[in-house]
Amino acid sequence: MDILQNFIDGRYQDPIHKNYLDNIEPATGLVYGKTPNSCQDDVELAVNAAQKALPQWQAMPLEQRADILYAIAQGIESKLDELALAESVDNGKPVSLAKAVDIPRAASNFKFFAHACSQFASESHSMTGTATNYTLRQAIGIVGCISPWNLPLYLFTWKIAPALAAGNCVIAKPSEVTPKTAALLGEICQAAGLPKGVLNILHGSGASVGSAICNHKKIKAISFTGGTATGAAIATQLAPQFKKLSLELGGKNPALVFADCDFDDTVEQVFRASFANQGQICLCASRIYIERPIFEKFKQALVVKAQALIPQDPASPSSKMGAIVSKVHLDKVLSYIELAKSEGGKILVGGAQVNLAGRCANGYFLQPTIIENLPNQAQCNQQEIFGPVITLQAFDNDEEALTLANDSQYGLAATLWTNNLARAHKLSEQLNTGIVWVNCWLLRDLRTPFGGMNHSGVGREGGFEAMRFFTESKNVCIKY
Ligand code: TXE
Repeated sequence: MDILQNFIDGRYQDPIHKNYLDNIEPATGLVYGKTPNSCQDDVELAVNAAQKALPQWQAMPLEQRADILYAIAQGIESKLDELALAESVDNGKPVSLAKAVDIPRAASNFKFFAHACSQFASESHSMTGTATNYTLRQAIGIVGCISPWNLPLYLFTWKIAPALAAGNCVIAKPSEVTPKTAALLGEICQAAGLPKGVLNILHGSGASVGSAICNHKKIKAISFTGGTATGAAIATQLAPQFKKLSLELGGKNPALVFADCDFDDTVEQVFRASFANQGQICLCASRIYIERPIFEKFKQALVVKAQALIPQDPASPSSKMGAIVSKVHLDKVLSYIELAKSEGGKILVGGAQVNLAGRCANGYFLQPTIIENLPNQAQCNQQEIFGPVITLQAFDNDEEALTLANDSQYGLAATLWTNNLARAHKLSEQLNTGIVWVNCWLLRDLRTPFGGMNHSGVGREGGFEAMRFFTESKNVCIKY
């Protein structure tokens, strides 16, 4: 039985009250470990450690800080196989996907922000002959980073790296559903020479330790990625505390496929955007709008690919689709498929749980599912399902496509598939999302602002947006 510990003050420690949660492997449905269910007392321990570490960390020369972050990146890369397997076991994603995407990106996150240490600058404003102003961008102090289960180490490090690069000490909490790689990050940071207390990793449920992190008066900023409902609860909790808050929430992302697209390439990419990571990425496409002249042909091409995508044991090197992250989430996604049927949807392919043989007989596997014939206002077109489920609708012109795409409470990421340059620029301006990909998906430059609007969140991560979030700006005006 794999019993995890918190990582506080540079060492692994049991939760003070010895409370634990079961850690279940989605591929088998079996408990394979125990995760600390930490609470306020554990947060207190972590904050004290961070408080002690803060002066030395903030005073450290930038080059030295950067060297440590680069060393963490190298530590992650050196443990690629171990981390990828751990991620796959915890999340249910194919180990090949963790190896190709999740773990390399975790290393890239640290490399990118190690470099940002020395690139992040601030402005000055001259009032010629009278005064000069200069802006200081100083570390906030102790910050909280709370991350979800879909891209565990990828999103955990996407918050921790800039927070550290900006000179903060961090209290970080991974999802209790996928704690393993976060636990392994502790020893990697220790080996890289990160001073003790600079990064503290706490495990447990949102209601206990998550809430305690948000409430602690010495934790001055919270960076959160997770569900919209949880984001709203955290925002309500934090409002009277006047803490900085970054919310990366859910999405219900439209794909607009025009008749002039590169057909075969677009089928491949829209299919990947729909079902990668079992559809459990906030950036996944879930509402596919197809221009009517190619609707039937494009629909059939997607259906054929979905029929060929068979969920397999994620530990198998050939697995292209793994398990859904938990029984609770599997039931949530299945409930939406039932809802779609009651709303008049037609299941073109999939729609059912898959029972594999052998060790995965009790795992959480679901067929990739494609639904048509649902109106845009159907709940399955308005609510985030966050699984391998997409809906198809036809449109006749650009205005109709835009109206359908923008008819959503979310606003995270749209994809646009066309070779018409004017259309691409015009619709990109008009789409109500924080991200627009044209003839591509998940092509990422870490310098770019990352995030969404409306129910998809508040604020942006990435590049200097992240460095600014994790610092306080101060204007100094000197009269002469
Ligand atoms: O996320 P939660 P869950 C969506 C997806 C999913 C839904 C819920 O639709 O079905 O969110 O997923 C911590 N104070 N996304 O339950 O609850 C929690 O412990 C402080 C989209 O996994 O939002 C975990 O570490 N922390 C998302 C983290 O918040 C709290 C990716 C996320 O948990 C807390 C994942 C509280 N009150 C799910 N309650 C994306 N945008 O990528 C929970 N937490």
